[in-house]
Amino acid sequence: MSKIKQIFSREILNSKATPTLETTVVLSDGTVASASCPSGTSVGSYEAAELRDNDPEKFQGKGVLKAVENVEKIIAPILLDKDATKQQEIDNLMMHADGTLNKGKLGANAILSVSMAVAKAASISLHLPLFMYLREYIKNENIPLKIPTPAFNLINGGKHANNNMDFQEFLVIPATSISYPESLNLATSVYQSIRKNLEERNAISLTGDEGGYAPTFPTNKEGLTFLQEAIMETKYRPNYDVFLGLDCSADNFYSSKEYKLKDSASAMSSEALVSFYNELTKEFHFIYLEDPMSEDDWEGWANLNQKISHQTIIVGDDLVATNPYRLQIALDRKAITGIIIKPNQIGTVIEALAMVEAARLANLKIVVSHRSAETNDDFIADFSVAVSADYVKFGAPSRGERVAKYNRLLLIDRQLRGI
Ligand code: 2PG
Ligand code: MG
Repeated sequence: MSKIKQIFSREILNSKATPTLETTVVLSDGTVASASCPSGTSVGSYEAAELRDNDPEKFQGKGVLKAVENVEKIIAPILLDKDATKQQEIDNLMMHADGTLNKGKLGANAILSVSMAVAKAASISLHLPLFMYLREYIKNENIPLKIPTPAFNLINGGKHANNNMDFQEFLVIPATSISYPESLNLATSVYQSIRKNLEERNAISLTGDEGGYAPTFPTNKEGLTFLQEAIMETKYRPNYDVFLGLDCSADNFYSSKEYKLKDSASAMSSEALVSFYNELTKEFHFIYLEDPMSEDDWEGWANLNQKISHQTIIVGDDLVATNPYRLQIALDRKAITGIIIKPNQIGTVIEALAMVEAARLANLKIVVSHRSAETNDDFIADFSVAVSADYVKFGAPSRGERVAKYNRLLLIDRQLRGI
């Protein structure tokens, strides 16, 4: 049995110049493992709460020293001498010590950093790759181990870029028949083609938070046309080898029960937006639409789902926020056919795994996702394989914190193929 002997934590920076925690767990057999937490920019209201210091003198109030202290002074003594391979018990103890519904007392960032570090330490101690270790916690013997299909975010907008695009992520998704290494070739081909086309137009070719380009277009639709043209200049065939999708992150263009998009002179009602998505889906053959409606516009979600879910997956991110109560409502309301799983929206590894199981029972497509503010931690890559996710979203194939995850999947792909 590998007992937890020591837990310490420190404040480090994430990819958006904001602090986060890196927590290290030491086991009785000498194993040492560390994990760090990501953070969102377009954060759903139903997510677990990060604990921040609110000291305006330091990191614009975003420091995490209180969370660090909670790890070392409150969580560490509780977990001392506990068996690291009992993830359920470890996570339960932390949830109990926090005692709130949103982990606001100790901080979801504090709790998750420990939860992930313990899982990593246990896997090392048992000489198992992390994805194999995590897989033991999920009852999915019949689902084959595979690398999920990546949805590459090649054009950034919304809160992730300082351009004028309302939609947050313009996603390029390889056909599931394309091997994972080949899908990286596809993504980088389209990525370079976008850059070339922007440069030829003397347009801005700077990038956004997730490494995708952040150009300016008069409308979102023109952004989609531009992306389609960039794909057509590669050897990959649109709607055969490669498909388009969107993370609209609709809360960012929703207010007073209306949606304001560049594509229309006046604000759109929920119904008008559903018709607009219907038209766009016919034209661009989306296979993936994430957060197309606001997180509280349940009628809009149900309406959209009824109209276009035969053509595209309708994915809830901010809508569900990896939260079992929100999932139940989304199922009752027939709002979604897919779900985003982000461990930091719920705050423990065990709860994130349980969400996958609940979603799979409801026949939802599973999409495991990073956050816009990341570290080089690649836990999420192993997690996605462990749960046999259908898709992953790790951003563009660019920037260290994004490629850390894609490169980890490359290694797992080789292991799965016995190379
Ligand atoms: C999303 C995520 C990740 P954020 O909306 O899916 O891409 O963004 O981390 O800012 O919530
Ligand atoms: Mg999203």
